[in-house]
Parts: sequence; C-alpha cells; structure tokens
Amino acid sequence: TVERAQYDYYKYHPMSEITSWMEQMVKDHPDVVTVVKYGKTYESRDISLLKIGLNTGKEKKAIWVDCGIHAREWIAPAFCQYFVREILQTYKTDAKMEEMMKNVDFYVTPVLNIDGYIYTWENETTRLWRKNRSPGPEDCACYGTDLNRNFDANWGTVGVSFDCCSNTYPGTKPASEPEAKAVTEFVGSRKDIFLCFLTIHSYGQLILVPYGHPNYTAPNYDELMMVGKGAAEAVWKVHGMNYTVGASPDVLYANSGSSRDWARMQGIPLTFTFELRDNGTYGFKLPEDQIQPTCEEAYSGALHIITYAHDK
Ligand code: ING
Ligand code: ZN
Repeated sequence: TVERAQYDYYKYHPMSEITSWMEQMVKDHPDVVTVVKYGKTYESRDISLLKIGLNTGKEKKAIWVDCGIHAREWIAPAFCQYFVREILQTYKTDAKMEEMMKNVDFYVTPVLNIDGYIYTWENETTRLWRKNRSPGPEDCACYGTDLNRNFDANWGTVGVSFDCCSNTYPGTKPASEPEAKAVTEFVGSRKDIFLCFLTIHSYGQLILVPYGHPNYTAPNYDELMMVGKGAAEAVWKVHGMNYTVGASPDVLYANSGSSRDWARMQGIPLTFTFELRDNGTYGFKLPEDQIQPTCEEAYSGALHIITYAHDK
C-alpha cells in the first residue's frame, strides 16, 4: 500500500492544502462525503462545503457549520477540519453519532471568506485582514466588506460603519457580497431542513445567541440560552476554559447583519456564534499548540447543541 503523509490537524493550513484536504475526505469516505460548490468569491474562487451523512434514502434534516467568514480567525477553519475528522471517526463506533449520521446531513464550510483567508497568508502585514476582498464603492480607496455585517438582518443599523475603510463596513446593501449571497441562497432555499446553524469565529471565548440588535429578542431566547449554557458547560468540562453565553448586546456590543441573526430570522430555531480561544493574550494569532485543546473543547460544545437539535 502507498504510504500517505498524515494530514496535520494541529497546524494552520493555507487554502490550497484545505482544498486538497476536502478532496481527500471525499476519496477516503466516498459513500458519506461529497463536495458541494455553492458560489464564487469576489475573486472567482469556488466556495465549497462538505456534505456529510449516511445515505438512507429518506429525507434528511441538516446541520450547518461554517468557519472562516473572517479572514484572520485562523483557528476557525482549523476547527471545521477537526470537526469533520471527528464525526467521520466516531460514527463507526459511537451509536449516537451513527444515529445522527443517519438522520441528518452535516453541511460544513471550512473557509467561507476564501479570498480574505488567502490574503492573510500573503505576508505579515496582511495577516490581520478581516473582511472579504471586494473593492469599495467608486469614491473609496479601501477594499473589503465585513461579511458578518452584510446579511439581511437589520442590515446597516447598529455595530457598523459606513466608512468603507472600516473593519465593520456592511457593504452597499444586504447580501451585496458574493460570499454572503452564496450562504443566503444555499441555506435560504432549503431553510426548512436546517435544525441548527453554527458559525465559528475567534476570539473571545463566547457562545452568542440571536439577536445582535438590542431591540429584538429571539422568540425562543430562553431555549437558546439554556442550550448555549449547556454547551459552555460541555466546553468547560474538557479543559476548564470559561465560555460566556449571551446575546451580543449583553455580552459585548450590538451588531447587525450577522449570518447567525439572518439564519434565525429565516426560521432556523437554533443559531449560535462560537468565539473560540483565546481571551486576547494571543488573539487572532493563537499559537498552534492551542489548536488541539481549542478544537477538543469546542467540539464538545458544538456536539451538545447538535445533539439537542437532533433529539428535539
Ligand atoms: N466577532 C463577531 C463580529 O462579527 C460578535 C461577533 C459581534 C461578537 C458582536 C461580539 C459582539 O464582530 C468576531 N470576532 O468576529
Ligand atoms: Zn469573526
């Protein structure tokens, strides 16, 4: 047999390696994994997700997980890759995971903001880029829209700046950006199948529930808080890290146009933002030796939510 170098889940990977890894997942698990292209970035790169589930011939519900909507949050794509490996490893021996793999499909986007992610790999001066890479309006010399302010959820109202050089520039209109439009169209056209929508960021060690706008409260806010607190407890049990649970206006600051709020407004009942490690010591430049513990604890938290969504 041919010896293949093992993929290192505890290092950060450039986009080219993540793309090859996605193809390898399909080759290694052809009966369970497919790649779905569902849009193109501003710079014309394919936006892809891995659809993972056992083929039962029945109609299936679904779980959404996206990572890398913000370019510099490198731990997020690392988490999505770890997440995929874990579910593919555990379903063969773990009865609960096998049951979930039969009833739901996991839709995992390892890197949503591909152009931005590639830009952060260019050199040290671009390492902390957050937004996508579309040019601003004509009268502006800056690039990039904050994709997590660009969704059609109280768009442009709070926690944004219309200075197109700002890191929270929301774009010219809801879903003006191809990356936000791709998620809007893919999820929006199948919104009834999604039980749960998780969007992964860093940093801050938070589990955020909708809504980001201070004037609105989710109809199932109590349920969201209960499940979120359960997830934070599951996180804490792994390495003793504290994650704070709440709506963003209560935890930090208000915001609008996030994908989490948009997904909840579409009727997806359980939508959460994870802010992974750390609390600011290293921030976006989380050392590689923290990838493993961060992914382990976040996986436990995510699984708590997914299991609740599945069993409900
Ligand atoms: N944070 C998210 C952002 O879009 C957020 C989510 C919003 C956190 C408001 C706290 C308050 O800004 C990061 N890190 O991207
Ligand atoms: Zn972010």
